[in-house]
Amino acid sequence: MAMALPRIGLAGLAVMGQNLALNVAEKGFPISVYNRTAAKVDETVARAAAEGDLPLFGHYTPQEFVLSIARPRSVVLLVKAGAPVDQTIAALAPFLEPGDAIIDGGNEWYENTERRAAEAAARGVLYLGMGVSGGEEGARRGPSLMPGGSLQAYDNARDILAKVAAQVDDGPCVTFVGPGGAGNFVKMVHNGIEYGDMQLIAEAYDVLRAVGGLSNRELAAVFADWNRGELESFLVEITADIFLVGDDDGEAGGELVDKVLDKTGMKGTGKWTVQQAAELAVAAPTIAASLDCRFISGLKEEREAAAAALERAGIGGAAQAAPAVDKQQLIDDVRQALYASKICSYAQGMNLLKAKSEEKGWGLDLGELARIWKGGCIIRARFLDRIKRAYQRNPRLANLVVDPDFAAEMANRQAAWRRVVALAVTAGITTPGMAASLAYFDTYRRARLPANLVQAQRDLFGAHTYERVDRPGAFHTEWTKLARRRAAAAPLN
Ligand code: 2AM
Repeated sequence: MAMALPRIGLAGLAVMGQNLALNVAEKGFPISVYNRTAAKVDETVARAAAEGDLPLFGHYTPQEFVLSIARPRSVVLLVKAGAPVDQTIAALAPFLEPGDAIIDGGNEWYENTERRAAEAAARGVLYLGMGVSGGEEGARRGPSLMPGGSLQAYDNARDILAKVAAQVDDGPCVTFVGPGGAGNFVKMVHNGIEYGDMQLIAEAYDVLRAVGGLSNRELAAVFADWNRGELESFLVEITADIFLVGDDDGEAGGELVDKVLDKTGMKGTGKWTVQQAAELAVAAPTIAASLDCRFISGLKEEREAAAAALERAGIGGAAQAAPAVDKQQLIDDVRQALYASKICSYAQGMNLLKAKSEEKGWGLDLGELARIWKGGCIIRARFLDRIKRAYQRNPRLANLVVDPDFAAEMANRQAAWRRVVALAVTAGITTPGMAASLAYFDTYRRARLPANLVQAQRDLFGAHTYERVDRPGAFHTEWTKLARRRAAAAPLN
């Protein structure tokens, strides 16, 4: 039987590329694959045979690879972001023809995608920057896909992407995100939100362990229980599993989590998110706190020295003044604090997307983005459905926390949330993410802030002028002169 030529190819067969290619083949779409180093082509072909004789075809030169695909071609790239993408495109470009499409599935900086799309367009080649989330397992079983760029390129591969993506109750976890680098940008913010989620979970763990005295087994039970309620999510689920794993190599046994060095790595998307938030003047304190914590976590030796130096100065270890707490009450409070903090973190991420969409004219549909994050990706969670519905109710929602449903949830949880943050502050346990979320909430919901005083200071020393609450216009006052005159007329003491 003559097999039709594949419509799609994939270049870059590291972990993500191999698994995504196998996923495509398993969904019934023949696929050509290529990798700079031949061994990975052989490896992928062997896996395709072993995992059910999947229609996957290995190629060893860029020419042979491109020509094996039927026009119009969809060529997915999963190579390291940055220069390797340019080099791979340069290798394939001589064989691509007008109407073909390049789909970069890496964690690429969105402006690189926009530059490459313009270069490709000059040759009639279409371009998509496609965020792919879900790690190894997601790529193989069904990731969340965030393609942006050429709508024609998306339409060419639409049926394939819809089958390859994770499937949830309201459809496949893929949508055409928007033009230009929108797909990469959305993936970047997804990762920033992911940083926030992970930090908030780590803080919940820290409070329960250091103040509540919970054992790893108790923590496993608590997180498993939370995963059956409003916090149901991939990250809460895997956290419960982590606490259960024993340390087989250790001398004294115990759980492996206690032997993992407290240093968090990173690859840059969280940093980009915070940089973009600053560029767009969007407050993202929870995501920024999670990034700062990764930075400080890297200073392990400095922290150990600081702990010793400050202990000598009389500042005891963590949980120094932890008041006695009721364990059940603490667990329940921390669950609520985690949920409320998470809502604020998502509000920040969504508002960053909204600001960028307005700046670039991308027309991002925030409810639809929440929908495609419901499955496949690392931040997949039950409550993303609530976010989707909030934006469906009001596409122009100023902030998630003022959606009537979320506002009610915040109101129900704020007492527990404040108790947890206050307890942590008293005990000297850091909850930077929860505290940042709470400060964000309290700052945002106050109709009047002390910003009047800051503006008065600016006018005093820099004649920056100020506005008044009671009449329009820009005003300047000789604050110092007037203050001296008043003080002379009526001394303060
Ligand atoms: P390799 O197996 O030949 O190293 C992740 O590193 C993936 O990106 C791998 O498939 C790797 O190919 C590929 N990659 C990294 N740099 C590359 C480059 N400059 N050109 C082509 N592929 C590259």
